[in-house]
Amino acid sequence: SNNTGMIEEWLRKHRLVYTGATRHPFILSVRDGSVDLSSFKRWLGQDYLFVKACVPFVASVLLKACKESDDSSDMEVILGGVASINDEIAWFMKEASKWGVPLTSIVPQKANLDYCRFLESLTRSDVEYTVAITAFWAIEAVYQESFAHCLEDGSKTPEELKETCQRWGNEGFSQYCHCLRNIANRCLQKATDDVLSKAEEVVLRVLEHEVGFWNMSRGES
Ligand code: HMH
Repeated sequence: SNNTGMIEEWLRKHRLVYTGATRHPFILSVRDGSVDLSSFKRWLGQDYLFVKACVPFVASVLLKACKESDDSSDMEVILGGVASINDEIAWFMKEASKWGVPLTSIVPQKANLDYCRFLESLTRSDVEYTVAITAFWAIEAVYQESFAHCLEDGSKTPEELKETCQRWGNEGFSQYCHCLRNIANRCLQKATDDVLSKAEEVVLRVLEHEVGFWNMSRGES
């Protein structure tokens, strides 16, 4: 719908960084079927902890939308995000038991702790709504683009991993990410140069953290 927004401009400008996060070797290994199941299980356990740590962040974005947004439909989209996190947590518990991953004994790895600390810093009240919603879009978009890639024609994703890919690769999640992108673009259009540069920096940091997260899943940190 909007191909001339700030987000699209940044995606062009930082294409390689974005591709590094959305076409990571871990994701490519899921897509070509060569994925090591111990890596998948490591990712599953770590992401369960990450998603739980996302709750206060998403709640803070919701709070900022209530206070700072001039469009009441933002709240519906973000509430949809809260609902989707709720579903994700339940799904992780089911999936973990299916794979024999004991969720109560998972130790968060450094990349995960770093990412969670970064999210926590974004919950502060002096972080603008525009910056926070842009970060939220980036976080969700990386998973959407990554897992959708594993479901495209020609992918050889193992049958037992398809449900995971569907979780973030489905059409509804794609629509939701588009809504977040539209909200971010609308906010960015009205933002000061100072807020714009903070938001761009936050996108780059999200992408870096996402790469670190995938690396951790491969047991590299
Ligand atoms: C690390 N990034 C990470 N985990 C997730 N579940 C998402 C993004 C999408 O919610």
